[in-house]
Amino acid sequence: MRRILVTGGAGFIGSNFVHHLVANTDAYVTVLDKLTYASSEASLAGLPGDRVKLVVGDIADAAVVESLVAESDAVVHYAAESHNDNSLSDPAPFVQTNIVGTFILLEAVRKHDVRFHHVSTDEVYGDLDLDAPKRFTEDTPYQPSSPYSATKAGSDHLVRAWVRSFGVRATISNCSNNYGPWQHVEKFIPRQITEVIEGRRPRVYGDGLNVRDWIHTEDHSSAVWTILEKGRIGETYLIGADGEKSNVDVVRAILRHFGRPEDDIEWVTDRAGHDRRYAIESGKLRSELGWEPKYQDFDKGLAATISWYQENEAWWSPLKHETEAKYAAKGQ
Ligand code: NAD
Ligand code: TDX
Repeated sequence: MRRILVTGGAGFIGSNFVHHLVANTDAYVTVLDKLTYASSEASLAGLPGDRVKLVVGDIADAAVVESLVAESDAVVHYAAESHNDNSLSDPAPFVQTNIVGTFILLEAVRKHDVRFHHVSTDEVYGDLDLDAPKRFTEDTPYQPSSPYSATKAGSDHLVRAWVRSFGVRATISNCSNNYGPWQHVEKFIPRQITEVIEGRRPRVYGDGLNVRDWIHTEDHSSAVWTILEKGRIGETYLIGADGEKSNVDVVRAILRHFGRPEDDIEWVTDRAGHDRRYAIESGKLRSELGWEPKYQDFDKGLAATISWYQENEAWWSPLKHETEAKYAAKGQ
């Protein structure tokens, strides 16, 4: 697998994977990215030009996709509309990119018999009660709540059908919430860090007791590479690092880091259909493929992420105003 096509490779998680490939493998990487508002070419700066090439294009454009897939040994598919709140305001691009775009990619890998890895989310399983003893496993029934998670669920179903009906050589991973550098300021952790840096209060939805299962994006990348190399065709692997935290606990940790009072919080309108809790049981990936996360100290990972946002204000500051204007219009 020397020639790897990474869709969405200029986004938060995809760009981390491109860095991971360059640092840990001898692969040649082509990034196919539409460069939407969520992307950042800067996240790919400094990578060797003879190993990494960026093609600006749409995964729903069959001609572009086919020509790139034809010259690849594997496709790792990250490109998506990724933000739940945006999917509630305007679901159309989510259906187009997440479902139609995945369909176009599947048709191309079918035609050229190219290995495919589909990057998905734990949100396809819906949510868990706060006090439920169980976590999501590969056998949990699909029950997506938002337009975003419904389109990711739809794309997962397409991949399984293309494996079974057409023999496409694909694997799927469903990962929990990622954090780390280069995440857009619309998302929870970067939004709260940058609110505090700009002297405002963090903004928490509802009662703040919703739980997310945090994983560092570098651990997500190492897991995807492990699955691409060693995963069994047709299988799904859940990726998680035992990082369950309530939203209010994450915000208190950020406030503590900045020496601000822990109750200095702005409680804002809840998200419609807001999932209560996500939690991943990643035993299959660990026991079958031998993967382990490296970033298990969340406080340390959060501190490094806060430092990164402090040092990279020039990157996020131009994105911040427009993002906050959209939230303000919704009372969030
Ligand atoms: P992101 O929004 O930061 O990046 C998405 C990238 O895809 C951007 O660079 C964007 O320009 C590109 N893109 C969007 N539409 C495109 C199109 N039609 N054609 C080509 N490129 C297009 O997203 P992210 O947080 O990095 O998530 C990446 C993937 O990982 C997504 O598939 C998401 O569902 C999945 N995932 C994310 C998380 C998380 O916590 N963020 C967790 C689990 C799974
Ligand atoms: O300002 C906020 N205040 C707040 O309380 C924001 C932006 C979010 N929240 C809450 C909502 C969620 O309970 O924080 C939690 C995390 O929110 P997001 O960062 O929007 O993530 P989430 O909706 O959990 O989805 C993320 O993880 C799964 C990614 O955005 C998805 O792409 C991924 O599939």
